Amino acid sequence: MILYGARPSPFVRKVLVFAAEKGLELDLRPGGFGQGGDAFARASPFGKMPAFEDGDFRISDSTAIITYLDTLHPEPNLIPTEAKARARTIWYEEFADTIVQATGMPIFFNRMVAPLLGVVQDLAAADAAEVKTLPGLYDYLENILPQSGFLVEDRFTLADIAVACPLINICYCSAVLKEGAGPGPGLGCSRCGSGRALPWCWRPKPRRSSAWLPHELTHMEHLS
Ligand SMILES: N[C@@H](CCC(=O)N[C@@H](CS)C(=O)NCC(=O)O)C(=O)O
Repeated sequence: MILYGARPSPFVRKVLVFAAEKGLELDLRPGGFGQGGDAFARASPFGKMPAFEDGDFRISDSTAIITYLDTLHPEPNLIPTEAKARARTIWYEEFADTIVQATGMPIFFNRMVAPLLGVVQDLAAADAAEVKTLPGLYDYLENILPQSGFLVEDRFTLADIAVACPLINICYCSAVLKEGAGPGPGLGCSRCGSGRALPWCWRPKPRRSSAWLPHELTHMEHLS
């Protein structure tokens, strides 16, 4: 199974982590931002990463890819089957994909990606997202995060993967949490501090997917 994209994309990372937790190996190949050629274009009609290929089956969009993988490989369960927990999991994925990512994208893109691509940085847009919108997202998460540290069913699910993925990108290039301007201690990845955190960012026993967690910035070179 081939996944087209680049690891710094939260959507690509979400699929890689989900697959790794299922014990599945995906062959990650360049795709998007001018890379990937015809094979990528066939799988992603609008040029967005990630795209996916399994034999003659091609699909794009992280949620669609995850749905495919989960249907073929239901265990270990990462998308709860109980109605309310399942709905909440889908909500957190949607929240991550549309709300967290919409805030994180101008921060991450303008501070980190634009220089690599040789594109003009809009640092004012990054600053505005960080100051005006980001604290509200951290407030929301800090308030709803159960004591277990897991978003749904007090266990590791797609909800945790989905929400953590765009937060990682923000943590790379936002000092809000470090400076204490956020809602409270520690929500976010281990780079950002202590306290409550989305669990797989800090859990002492590495998960199967830990190989995909970008602890250092070196992987950014894959974008250039
Ligand atoms: N809803 C899509 C979003 C994919 C997406 O927006 N990917 C970005 C990279 S993070 C992209 O490919 N942007 C390039 C473009 O829009 O041309 C998903 O979940 O996969």
